[in-house]
Amino acid sequence: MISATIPAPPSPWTTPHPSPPPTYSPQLSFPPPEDIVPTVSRLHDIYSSPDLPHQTARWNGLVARFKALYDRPMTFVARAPGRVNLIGEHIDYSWFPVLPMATVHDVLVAVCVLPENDPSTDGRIILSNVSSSKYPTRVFNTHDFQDPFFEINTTTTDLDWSVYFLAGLKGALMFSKLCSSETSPLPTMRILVDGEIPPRAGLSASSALVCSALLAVLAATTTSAIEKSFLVNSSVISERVLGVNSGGMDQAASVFGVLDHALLVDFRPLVTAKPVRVLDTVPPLCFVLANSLIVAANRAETGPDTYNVRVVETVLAAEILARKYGVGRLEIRDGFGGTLRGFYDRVCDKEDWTMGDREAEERAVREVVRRVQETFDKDQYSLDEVAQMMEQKTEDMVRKYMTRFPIRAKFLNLRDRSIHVIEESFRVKCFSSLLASSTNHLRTLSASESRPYFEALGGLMNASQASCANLFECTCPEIDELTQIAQRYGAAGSRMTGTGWGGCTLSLVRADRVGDVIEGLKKEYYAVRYPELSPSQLEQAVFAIRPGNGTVLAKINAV
Ligand code: NG1
Repeated sequence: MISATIPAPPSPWTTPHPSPPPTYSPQLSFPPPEDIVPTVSRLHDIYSSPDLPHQTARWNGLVARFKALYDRPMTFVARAPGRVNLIGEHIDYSWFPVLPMATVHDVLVAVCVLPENDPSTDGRIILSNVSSSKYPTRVFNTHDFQDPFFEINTTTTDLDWSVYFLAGLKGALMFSKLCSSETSPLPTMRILVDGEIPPRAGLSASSALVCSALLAVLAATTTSAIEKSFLVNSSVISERVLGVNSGGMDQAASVFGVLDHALLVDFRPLVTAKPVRVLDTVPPLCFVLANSLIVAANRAETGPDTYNVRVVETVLAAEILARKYGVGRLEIRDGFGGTLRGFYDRVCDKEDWTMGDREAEERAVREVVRRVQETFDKDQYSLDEVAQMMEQKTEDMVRKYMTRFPIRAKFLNLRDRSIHVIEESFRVKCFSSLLASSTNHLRTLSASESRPYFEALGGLMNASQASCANLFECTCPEIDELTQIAQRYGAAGSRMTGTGWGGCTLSLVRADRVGDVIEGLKKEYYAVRYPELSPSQLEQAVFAIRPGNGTVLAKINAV
């Protein structure tokens, strides 16, 4: 079984850009023994009934296409879904729990491993995609991967699609060797990828490809069962090679996904995901996803102005707050720096604030926010000013925090980013406990009785959206507009989801209002901004969505 704690990888592994060797802290998990990536043999084990007709046709197409392309059947499929975050935006890298769900949309990596004695065994990996005009075929030689620290070219801003596969392959070679003695050398493989997650929409298409590639290579090189936590942790680290200082939410949602459940994902002390059922209300609670069609922030091009800056702002804020309030040295996340969760927990301990009920937690949140405001009295600090607060030379601070994952910012906002993170973490707690309460009693409530419950959930989503827009500044006008339209047409709440600066919104809608909300969005957003969209493009841009199952290995020859 591949299960051991992942040892500290040597520095080339985690260092996509020149920087001092990271002091990687091996805080990865010891998962429970039942935590195994399932191997399934029927599509019913992956998808729910409404999705089966489409998925059956799709998988049949994949089986036939594979055979036509490679003149042999595929032997297995590594399947990883995308994710939609219900609430808890940009707080995973501060180690606060988040509440995502896996999507039905997924990436399938279909594989045939050629045995040693097969006449076609040529030491090559042929990687094709069903959308071959967009994602052209790539051919690799297995001997180029004998050293798991092989280089992946990430210097271009427009990364080739295959680098996500290579990141997963690299992770599989690296971590399976470190953790299992039962691995075999990388075999000759034929691979066909079929992805249905819209790219660059903040739905974690790239994480799903890294994760499914990693799983596919593990499955090809070891017979051991693969633990879910191992897959999450190794996928997170694998993606870092592409310059992504990822928090881990996407990979956890993809791997741990459970049909009809959101996942309360925590990162400390271990990565865990507690399923929370979401569809038990009367009328049922539904989600509508709307793609702004504005490209969400991505690490290679815009990350240095967006995501990477936010990571640094929150880390530096945590370090400065910890120093000011004398809570001791914070635990370091992934060799990078302290976290706001670390600061928050330490302050609560130090002050001996009793927790356990909502009022007590709210008081703690308010007090921590007050301290943030007391510490950072303005919203913009120059790098020199931040370095002064860090009691470091500017160049040392820049080298330590701003080179491994590059940033271009000249000013940092430590105050508003921290307030967003602290308050958003509290919204996650409130939202998940409201959801959990639905399982207990909401099925017995009438529509009017369940109304305050919808309003409470929706209110939390709206507050999250306002905070993302005003404090974390990770939305854009199109996203803000989509959320407002959704509310006007009956959504209880609406917010951006994912990395932001574009991408998608998620709206919480009672089942009986889903049609109104979708029609409203089509009329007021898409017809105005994108009148050229065809009906099928519109169906792909705005639709109702349910939580789907997580990552699986599928051994399905005929569907
Ligand atoms: P997406 O939307 O997949 O780029 C990113 C991060 C998450 C999380 C969210 C914001 C990666 C791979 N994913 O998500 O970990 O921080 O932004 O909540 O970096």
